[in-house]
Amino acid sequence: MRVLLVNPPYLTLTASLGVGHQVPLGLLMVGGPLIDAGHQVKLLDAERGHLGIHRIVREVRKFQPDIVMTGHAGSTPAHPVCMKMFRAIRNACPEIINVYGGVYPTYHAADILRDESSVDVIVRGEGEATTLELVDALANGRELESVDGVTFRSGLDVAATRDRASIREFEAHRTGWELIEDWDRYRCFGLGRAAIVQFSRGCPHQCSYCGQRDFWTQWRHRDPVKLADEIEWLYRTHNVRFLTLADENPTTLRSEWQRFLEEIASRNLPVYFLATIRATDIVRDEDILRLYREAGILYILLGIESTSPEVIRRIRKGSSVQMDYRASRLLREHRIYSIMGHIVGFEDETRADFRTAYEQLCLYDGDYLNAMYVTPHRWTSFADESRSRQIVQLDLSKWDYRHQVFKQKHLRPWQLLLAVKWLELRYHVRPKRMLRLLTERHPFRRRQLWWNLLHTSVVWCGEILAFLFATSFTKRPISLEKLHGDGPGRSDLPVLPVVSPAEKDPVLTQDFSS
Ligand code: B12
Ligand code: SF4
Repeated sequence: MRVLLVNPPYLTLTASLGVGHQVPLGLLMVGGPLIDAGHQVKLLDAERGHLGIHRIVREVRKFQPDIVMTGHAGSTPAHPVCMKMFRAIRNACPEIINVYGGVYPTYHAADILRDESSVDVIVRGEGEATTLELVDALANGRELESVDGVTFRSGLDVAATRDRASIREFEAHRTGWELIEDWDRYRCFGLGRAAIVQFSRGCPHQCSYCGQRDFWTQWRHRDPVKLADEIEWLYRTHNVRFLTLADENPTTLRSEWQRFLEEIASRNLPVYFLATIRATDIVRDEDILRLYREAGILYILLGIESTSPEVIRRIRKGSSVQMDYRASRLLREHRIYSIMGHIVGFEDETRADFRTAYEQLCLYDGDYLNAMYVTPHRWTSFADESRSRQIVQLDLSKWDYRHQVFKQKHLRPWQLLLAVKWLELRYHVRPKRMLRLLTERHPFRRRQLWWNLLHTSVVWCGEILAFLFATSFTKRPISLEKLHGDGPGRSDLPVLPVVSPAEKDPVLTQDFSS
């Protein structure tokens, strides 16, 4: 079969003006097994190419695929543009089968198929094995009922096959790196060519606002040596110098994480990494933070989320302000840049709350502050708990953590924006930090600091302009319950489970956190 993978033209300031564009790992992971099975696969990166819908349709006509597949890492906010694209493709080439995958479609599969006649099949959960079977079934005219993990239109109904068991053997599928036509188009943090890789999938923690745990169902990891081999290959073959670890929680099993770090450090490659790591694991790994540095871990995204002990407890972060403080300090000692993720909107903040947050974040003294807005994804327990809260942002493309979604009691949207932007500005230009910027002697570190200052400033200004000229809020907020709940006709949707859902795997409940 001819398969066109389209990275949709979902554009963010973070990618376009900030850290840089990344390869669409999800699509590459789906594409690798298809190539190996003998299909003709092409990647059209409409995000990186900033392609409009007309141009995408032209490219589709040129390649003449049997199937077009799309999905995006920023899954929820990318949904509207994915639908726009599928509709245009359906209009121009009605014979093509449109397949959609990723996190948002996984949790809204039935709704999407009911509302969008241009979508034919949704792949739920991990894509590799399901896509392979799906394409094989389509090529051989087999019924889709035989393929686990898909939702599709069956006559006038929507049918869902049972969930697919999660992939145990990562090495059974490879990433389709050859689908990247021009590596120079993917560069991050001013460090040269960039790629994303995954050491593990899943997370054993239970933060209420995050659905990643359920998406991957259980924590699994790759062979550390094979991952190091792949990274070395990316460096030697494509001169990749910067790698983002796409893991939710790569440090879950300390022994395996340490093996990976040792393996990478022993190879002495001039590559750097960004990873998302919990504060509790940084503190746990105090004795091997030198190894982190030797392996090239340069940036760590620390999910601080809140400086309020009460909020940290309520969102079930499983951390504490003491841990966050200690982790930020340890990273500074080891000269690893910390990016503290701080989320506003878990409660109805006041100006005083922002002042307290500022003072506490200054005590942590992390390198960067990334302030985000809480976003209530339907598949999280946080959304359940927030049913009665009012939503002021009904445009899904703005559900990207960079826009306010919940109505606030004490602050109007422009006041909240000012509070958030003032927090970021004040944090980054405080005297202690400016002094570090001006006195950094090490050329590499000095360059990184200035590169980041320039790019984060541009994004900071861009977000204010976007708020002023491209953001509107509904005048009639509605409750989350109403938005997510059974709209008219929604509950009548005939979803037919072809087979009953697979039994839960015992590993699901395994807790590696100790
Ligand atoms: C790395 C990453 C980034 C990187 C790179 C993104 C990229 N271009 O690939 C950066 C830092 C740029 C980034 C930015 C953003 N991100 Co981000 N990011 C991640 C992260 C850490 C990993 C994503 C990843 O690569 N996973 C690994 C791949 C293999 O998984 P996958 O994409 O889901 O694909 C699998 C399946 O979903 C499925 N699949 C996926 N697509 C398709 C398509 C088809 C056709 C099929 C069949 C199957 C399929 O098969 C794949 C293989 O099994 C996740 C958090 C996490 N740990 O998951 C957040 C995450 C994906 N990001 C998120 C968001 C919101 C964003 C931003 C919108 C934030 C912003 N406002 O700037 C932007 C989007 C900008 C952009 N242009 O990408 C959210 C998405 C929320 C949601 N579910 O809707 C996540 C889940 C974070 C979170 N915890 O909420 N992100
Ligand atoms: S630790 Fe991170 S990935 Fe795990 S549940 Fe919490 S927010 Fe989600």
